[in-house]
Amino acid sequence: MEFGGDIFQDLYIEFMFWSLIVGVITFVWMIHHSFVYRTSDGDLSGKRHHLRTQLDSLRHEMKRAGMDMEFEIEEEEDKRAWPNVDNIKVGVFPKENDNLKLELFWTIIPFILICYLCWISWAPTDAIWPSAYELEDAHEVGVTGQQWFWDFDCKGLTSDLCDVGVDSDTGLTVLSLKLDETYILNLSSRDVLHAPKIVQYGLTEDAVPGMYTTIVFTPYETGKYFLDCAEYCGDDHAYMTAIIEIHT
Ligand SMILES: [Cu+2]
Repeated sequence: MEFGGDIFQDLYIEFMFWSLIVGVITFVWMIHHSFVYRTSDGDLSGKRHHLRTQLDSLRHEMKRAGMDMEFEIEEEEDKRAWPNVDNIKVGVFPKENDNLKLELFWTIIPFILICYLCWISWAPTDAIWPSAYELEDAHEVGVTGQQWFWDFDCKGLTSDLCDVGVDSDTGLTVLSLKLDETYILNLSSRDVLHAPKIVQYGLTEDAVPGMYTTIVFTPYETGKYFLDCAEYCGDDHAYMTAIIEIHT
């Protein structure tokens, strides 16, 4: 298992993959356009010449067809200015250069990609907080906070799966749980807000009076771990500690 877990590793790889795709498309597109649509003074005179020749032949054709119309090319007045090849005017969108299909394409496709990336980014949320009711083979254990100690209720589980005792070294309450079993810790409080925190496992959740909240806990390493209170609850909040012991 990589740092951060498989889910985050998979997300990282997927995000890198799409970043590369988008990056390659964007830069190839930009570099291609930089060369293909490059203009220079030479191009400008070439274009003028081309346009004049076309106009001349058009005049000729119209004269032959008996149509009487006159038109001229508007010459740029200031030859010293940069040539305005595309005839772009300040404040006027060059609608003739518009391409609705392209606009829709590069609006809709990235939008779909963003929606997709948002969707897969929710995967860790789902994994961290699975619905306790969807878990099979999970054992329910009651954890109740009170100023300033923790009460555990094994709810009829065998002592191999769940046991409550006292730690001989520290005198703290010990909750013994089994390795690789999944537990639903049902949290509540008898007085004020508390928040059991299994420090080394990085798990915490509020214990709220009159309400049940849950921590889903699957111990994957044996040992003794502190269960602290992570919500300030009065004078002895700092000493509201128990031990969770994981055995095989
Ligand atoms: Cu507290």
